[in-house]
Amino acid sequence: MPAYDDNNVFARILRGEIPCHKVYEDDRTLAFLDIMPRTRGHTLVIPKVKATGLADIEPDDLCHLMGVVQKLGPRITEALGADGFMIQQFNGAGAGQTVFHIHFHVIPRWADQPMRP
Ligand code: DGP
Repeated sequence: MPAYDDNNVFARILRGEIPCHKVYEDDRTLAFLDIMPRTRGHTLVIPKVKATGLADIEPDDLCHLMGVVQKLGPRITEALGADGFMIQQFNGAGAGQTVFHIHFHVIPRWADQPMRP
């Protein structure tokens, strides 16, 4: 895993240097729409602490982050009339991670609609 880079795109979103469509915010977490959505309402949930992935986030920060994911998944699903939601989280470039600030994808799913690649 690379060292945390203060100029990664999500760090810049947290500093307000890059705009985002905010879905939820608290003192430890920000959730916003993904710029390349795989389905309508595809949301990214990130902590405000600096961590690249599961290996370097503190357990308490992860616990809070997951609590937000647990709350937002059903709410987004209900708000959009989706049939369910999928969670994705990548660790390392080899696994498909492209932004090295830990994030959870909350991806609403409709039974009759395929997901964009
Ligand atoms: P990954 O690291 O592969 O888990 O995915 C990173 C996600 O971040 C990808 O789905 C696209 C999204 N993304 C990248 N740049 C931006 C941005 O500037 N704004 C927003 N809202 N999303 C971004």
